[in-house]
Amino acid sequence: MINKRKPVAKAAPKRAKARVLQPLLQVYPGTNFSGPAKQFRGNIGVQRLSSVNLNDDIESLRFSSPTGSGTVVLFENNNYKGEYVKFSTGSVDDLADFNFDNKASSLIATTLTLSDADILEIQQNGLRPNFGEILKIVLRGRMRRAAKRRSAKK
Ligand SMILES: [Ca+2]
Repeated sequence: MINKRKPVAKAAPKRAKARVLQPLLQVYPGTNFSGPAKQFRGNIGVQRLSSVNLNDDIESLRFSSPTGSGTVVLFENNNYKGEYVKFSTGSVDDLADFNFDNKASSLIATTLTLSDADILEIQQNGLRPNFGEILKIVLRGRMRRAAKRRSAKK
């Protein structure tokens, strides 16, 4: 006999938890990860490390990202200005190796892989406390540069 009843709807599948792809940056005032660590989680920009008592006071760092890739950029001055050094995931036991010990005054940490052109874009626009806005600047810059490349080919 044909069963005409509609199959009973199964319980709604459990919503997959939104994957939160947050990098984790730990910075230390001493070499070899010594001194009280400060943690920064998420895609972030810290315009003034003085706001967390770390101005010119970072000597080592650890950076991990759930995607396995990402970028940390340390800037010499507030507001992402001045010289900078960038790192991918991993650890740096002594920033003196990069001539950047006790020098950083602002920083960015993100799961994005930032190119020097992206960082230049941030430096020129700067002054954004909110990472979403930094992201927009980076993506807008990438599109503009891509358009320029396309028109150069014509
Ligand atoms: Ca500085």
